[in-house]
Amino acid sequence: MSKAFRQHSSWQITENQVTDEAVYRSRRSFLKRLGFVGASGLLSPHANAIDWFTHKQTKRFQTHPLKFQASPATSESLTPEQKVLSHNNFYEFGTNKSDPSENAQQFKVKPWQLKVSGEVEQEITLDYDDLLKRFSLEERIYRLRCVEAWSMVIPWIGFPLAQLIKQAKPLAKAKYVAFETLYDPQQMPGQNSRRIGGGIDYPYVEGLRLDEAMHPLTLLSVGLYGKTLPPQNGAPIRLVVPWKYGFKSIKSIVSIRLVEKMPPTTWNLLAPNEYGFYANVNPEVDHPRWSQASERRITTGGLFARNRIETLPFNGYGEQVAELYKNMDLRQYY
Ligand SMILES: Nc1nc2c(c(=O)[nH]1)N[C@H]1C(S)=C(S)[C@@H](COP(=O)(O)O)O[C@H]1N2
Ligand SMILES: [Mo]
Repeated sequence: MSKAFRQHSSWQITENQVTDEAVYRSRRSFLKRLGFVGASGLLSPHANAIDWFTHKQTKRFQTHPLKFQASPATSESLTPEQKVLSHNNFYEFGTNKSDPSENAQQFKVKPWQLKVSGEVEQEITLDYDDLLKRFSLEERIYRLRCVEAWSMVIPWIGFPLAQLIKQAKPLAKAKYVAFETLYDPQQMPGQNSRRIGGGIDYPYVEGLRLDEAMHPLTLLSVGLYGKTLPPQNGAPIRLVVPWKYGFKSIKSIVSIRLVEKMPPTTWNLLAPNEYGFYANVNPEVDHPRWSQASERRITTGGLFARNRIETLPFNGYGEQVAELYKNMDLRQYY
C-alpha cells in the first residue's frame, strides 16, 4: 500500500469516530430519504428488506441508572463508554471483539438467580433485585488488563465480594471460591457451537483463593458508567479483580461456591502452559506467544494511536495486593 493511500483524508472517518449513535443517525436519515421511515417508525411493506439494517438499533438491551457512592477523582483518563460497550471478550456470544455487543442484546437478566453455596454455614440465593439492592453500591475506577495486552480504565459500580461471602459465613474448610457463568445455549450461541464459542467447554468457570476473594479490591460489579451492566459486559453481575488478567473477571455469574480444593478454571483447562490459576498481571512473565511487558491502552485514538504503555506488576495494585503472594514464586505460579 502506498504511503499516500494510508493517510486519512478529512472526509474519511476513522474507526474511533464511528459511534453507534452516528451509525444509527446516518442509517435513519438514509432510510428516511428512501421513504421507509415515518413518524411512527418503519413502514411494514419494506420492513423485511431493511430488517438487517435496523434490527440492532431497534432492540438494544435497556440499562437503568443506579444510585451509588461516586469514586474519588483519579488522574487516569477513562476509556470512552462507547469503547467499553463495543470492544469485549465474552466468548459465549462469539470470539470477535464486536460480537458480544452485536449478539447479546436480547439476553434476559430477569429473572436471575445467583446462588452462594458449598462450605458455608448459610447458603444464600440472590434474585435480580437483591443484586442491586441488598448491598450499598459504590463506584470503583479500575484498570482492566486483558492477557491479550490491551487495557482500559473503567468506572465500575458494585460491592465488595467480601460482603457477600461474609453473609454466607464460610466454614473453616473453605479455602477457594469457584465461580460459574450461566449455561443457556438457547441464549448464548457460543455455547452451542465450538466454532462460535472458541472451542471452550461451557459453562465458563473461574476461581480465586479465599483470601483473594476477600480482598477489599475484589468487586462484584452490577454496573458501569452510572448504569446497570449491559449484557456484553456481563449483566446482571460479574466479577472484577483488577490486579489479574481480564479472563479472571468472569461474567454473568449464577454460582459462587466455597470449596476446599483449587477449582478448575476455563482458560487454564484450555491451555495450562499459557494461562495459570493465579493470572496476576506480571510484566516479567511473558505469555509463551507474546510479551507482557507493555499494553495498548484503549483510548479515543484509533488502531495506530500512540498509546502503548508499560505494564505494571499486579496491574499497578501491588501496594495493596503483593502481600497476598509474599512467599510465592510468581514464575511458577503464573
Ligand atoms: N463468562 C465469560 N466471562 C468472561 C469472558 C468470557 O469469554 N466469558 N472473557 C473474559 C476476558 S478474556 C476479559 S478481558 C474480560 C472482558 O471484560 P469486558 O468485555 O467487560 O471488558 O471478561 C472476562 N470474562
Ligand atoms: Mo481477556
